Amino acid sequence: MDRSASSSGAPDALWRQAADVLAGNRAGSSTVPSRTLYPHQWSWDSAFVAIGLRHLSARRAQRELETLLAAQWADGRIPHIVFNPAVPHDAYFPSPDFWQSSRAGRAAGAPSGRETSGIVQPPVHALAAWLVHRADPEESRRRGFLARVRPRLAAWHDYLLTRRDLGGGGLAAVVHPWESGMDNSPCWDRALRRVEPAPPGAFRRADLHHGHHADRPTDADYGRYVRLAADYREAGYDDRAARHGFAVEDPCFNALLAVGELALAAIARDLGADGDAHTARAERIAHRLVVRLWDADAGVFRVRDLRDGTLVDEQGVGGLVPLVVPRLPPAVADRLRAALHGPRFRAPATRLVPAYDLTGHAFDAQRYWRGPAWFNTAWLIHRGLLTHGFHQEAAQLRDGFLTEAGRTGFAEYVDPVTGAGRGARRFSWTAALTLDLLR
Ligand code: 9YW
Repeated sequence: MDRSASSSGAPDALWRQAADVLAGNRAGSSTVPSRTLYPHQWSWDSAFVAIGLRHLSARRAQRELETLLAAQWADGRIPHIVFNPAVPHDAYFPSPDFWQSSRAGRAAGAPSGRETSGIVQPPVHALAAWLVHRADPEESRRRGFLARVRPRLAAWHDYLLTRRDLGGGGLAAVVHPWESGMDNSPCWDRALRRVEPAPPGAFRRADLHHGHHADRPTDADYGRYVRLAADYREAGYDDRAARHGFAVEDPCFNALLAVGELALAAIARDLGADGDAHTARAERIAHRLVVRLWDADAGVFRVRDLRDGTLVDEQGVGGLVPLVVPRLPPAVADRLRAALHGPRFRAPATRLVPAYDLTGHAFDAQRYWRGPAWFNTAWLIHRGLLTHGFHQEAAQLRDGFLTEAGRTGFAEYVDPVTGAGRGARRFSWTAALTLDLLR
């Protein structure tokens, strides 16, 4: 095991601390993102957790993904939250009483035995499953891991590429800012302005009991989040019946779908099946990403607002994440690399990548996805830099990641200007991805 390259000066200590965070956040067969803020199982968090956990226990990493996939809906969607029935309903908002998955989601095939949310999160799961398998192929084969998860992962991607191709352009749309995983990014502001917020008295936030006001989305944001989710619920979470008040094509989400299709191709081949259909789908998504979301003038990917068909005039970290797609045209990869060095995304205090343009009008160094640097996006961009052979930048980003993760006690996010840790501490994906980068 090579942990010698960590810049923290104490890689073994960092390893032990990260492992301790994951042990502390374990809840049965899955892991909560944070003991305080997020006491249930979150979809893309679990995928990142599995990617780190595989270095501690391949079996536990498999169970992490299997537990999430067990809550999959019959239409193929993987819900963004799987609720722990032992946690009181007022510990997190929106709670199961709000989503009402087992009642309202019946038409879409929500499971009857578990309470879940009705929306989704970025599809990192197939990549996670493949990486988990590779960590210990023998244990994986013994448990029949790939054979069991493959049909579920394929159904998940099918859902996204059929029911969610709302723009008809071969990409999946997200219908709620929470689905992007980057809740209050300024990239959603314009589309959200069309949404009538739910009145403040109609809901009670739980996040402010544990998080600072200045670090969290505003009440006005929450009013709109509640309205969109309630409208979707009232339509039975049926994408054919729902009139989505918000529908956008997000480059990060679709880049992960392309990478996930490549992982499904590898999974199919490992099981002795033909992976070509998945490879072809990955190529098609990568091509559609460039056709529909690449902005050659700006040199970054942008979000497409499906209500008016325009590209949103904001630059977020999601526009750089497509670097993780291997089949990207080399000229596009070069421009993304240049953007990482430019004034909008180069954060000297942390060497991480801010969630939003440092020079943008809506930049806020503390507030969640409106400026802070996050560790999961840094990990994805690190993977992208390696994929395209940009080894020096990858090494720098890895160094920045490990330094900040250790210094901040595995913070949820970091102020990119001052380097101060923000949000929750002992955050699971920060710890898990630390393990992965140390390995
Ligand atoms: C919330 C759990 C989730 C992440 C999202 C992040 C946040 C939930 O926390 O959303 O209450 O706002 O934006 O990416 O999965 O860590």
